[in-house]
Amino acid sequence: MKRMTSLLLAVLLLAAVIILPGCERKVRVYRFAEIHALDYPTTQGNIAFANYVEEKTNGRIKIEVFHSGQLGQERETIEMTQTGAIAFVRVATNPLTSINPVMAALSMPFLYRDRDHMFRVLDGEIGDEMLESLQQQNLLGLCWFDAGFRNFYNSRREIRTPADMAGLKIRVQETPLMMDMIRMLGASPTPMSLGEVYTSIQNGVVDGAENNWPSYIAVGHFEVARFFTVNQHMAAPEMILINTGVWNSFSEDEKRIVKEGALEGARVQRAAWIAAELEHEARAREAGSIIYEPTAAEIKLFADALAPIYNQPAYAAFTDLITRIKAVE
Ligand code: BDP
Repeated sequence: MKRMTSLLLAVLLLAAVIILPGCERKVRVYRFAEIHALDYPTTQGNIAFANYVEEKTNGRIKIEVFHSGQLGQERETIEMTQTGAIAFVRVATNPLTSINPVMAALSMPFLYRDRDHMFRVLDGEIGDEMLESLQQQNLLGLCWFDAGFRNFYNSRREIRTPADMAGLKIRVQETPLMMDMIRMLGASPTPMSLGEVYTSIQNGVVDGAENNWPSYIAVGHFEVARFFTVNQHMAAPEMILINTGVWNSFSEDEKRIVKEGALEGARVQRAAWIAAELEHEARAREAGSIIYEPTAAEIKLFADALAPIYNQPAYAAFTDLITRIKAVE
């Protein structure tokens, strides 16, 4: 009789858990792809996001951040997130232009007045529109990360003006925008993933590349390309993306928590980024990089050389969006 009572109680308890509305769903574990190392600001932002979501869902949603390119480089991890093989990926906007060209509008040369202007755009209605603009490709943006501004560096010579770039072979991200920009500056673009750049510079396949301070140091390019020009030709904002199938599997409450967690991750990443830029610039100077800071007149030479890109048909298509971006106070 006693055994029957215990069995009956166990069945009732199990039924209660399954039937009670809002009952605790089973633990779901998702993978998150990141190409940067554990201590890089984007990875810190990703982990802050994952920790927030796990805590607020009482462990029901666990997100495992695979840093240092464990799951692949950006292009393939974007594709894996589109298929659902990976649930989350952190990427720069440029690699996304191959699946949604409008993303290039956010990385046009000399587009933003400064970082504050960039984030008033990204944290406003334009940024929201862009986060939502990839859903046809099974991707939904959750938040914007800071990737600062990008600068040229190379192994051959000091670049002071566009004329100094003539004939240089420059690695670019795999997007037509970057290839068009490098050609307009009189250099020759070579698209490849970030993971291939170090050896390509080392072996002379390319002479240099362009990136922000943290990446220049974090992926070791300062060791093979000592000439660094702080010309800040563009910003390439970055974002956390989720597979839309995973997103749609969440309850409304879980979606709220995931969105809140993404904003917490962005808060952590942006704070870490400011510190990382200062730290990595100092490390570049200590390591002996030959750093040239162009005058305002020389920066204008870069801006003037790249201005015609706005009229090229592929980018003239974004004129209205670019006008809206520039109009943001
Ligand atoms: C870095 C970005 C990374 C890009 C890389 C690149 O953080 O997402 O893959 O630039 O140039 O700044 O490919």
